[in-house]
Amino acid sequence: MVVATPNLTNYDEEQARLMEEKCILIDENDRPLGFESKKNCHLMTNINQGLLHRAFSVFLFDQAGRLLLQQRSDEKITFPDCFTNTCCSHPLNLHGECETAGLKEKTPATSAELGVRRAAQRKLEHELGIPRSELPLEQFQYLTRIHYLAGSDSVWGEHEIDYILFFRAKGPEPVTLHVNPNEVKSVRYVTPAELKQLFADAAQDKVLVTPWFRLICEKFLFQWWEKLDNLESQYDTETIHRM
Ligand code: DMA
Ligand code: MN
Repeated sequence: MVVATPNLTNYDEEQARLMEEKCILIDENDRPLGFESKKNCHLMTNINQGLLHRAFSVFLFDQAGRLLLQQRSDEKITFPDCFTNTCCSHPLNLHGECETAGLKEKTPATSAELGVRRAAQRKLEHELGIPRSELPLEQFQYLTRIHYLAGSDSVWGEHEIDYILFFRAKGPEPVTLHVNPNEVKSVRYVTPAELKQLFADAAQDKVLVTPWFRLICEKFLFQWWEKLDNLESQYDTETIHRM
């Protein structure tokens, strides 16, 4: 199914190297089918033939309930310069069974969750420099999954089932941040009103936002945000929302 791919010499060297990562291919019910390179998973030629992979999106909140946004670096091959939620990426086949937990089991929605939490911890450290010690796996709250497809340009795009994870920082100090400039251009904490203003700015083409962040905000984020202290009531771990 996977077709010949363009070369990556015109892109940032580090981001091109990361395209060799092995993502988890899945069917429409999130059942694992095998592995495929990040590069092949994100080429529209393959996506248009149905190639689908597993992903996660973290929404990290400070003690005051503000959401940490990131602006993607200009080096990113997909969706450069866009504002988005705290951190997104993919569970990979790179740490033995670590991020592929549940791959052989019959209930991927519950068992794959562990692999996704581990991947979230790994990427929050890689992109934002948050030490793993500040990111206990059990502190991530798994809300639901969304299935979406979106183009970045004529060549690259996303087609994922995306696990939505919330993380609420505890204790008096904000999480430690050491931003990786190859991944992230800027970060800021926002209130709901400030995020609504960001979308108003995006509507006037003053800033860019990622399509998955827009979808999640339009359908879910603000109602979840109101219930940050009682998020368990919002869990819907069985459903895959088609968006
Ligand atoms: C991919 O994010 C995952 C989602 C939910 C869009 P990404 O492009 O930031 O992945 P990575 O950081 O691995 O390049
Ligand atoms: Mn992806």
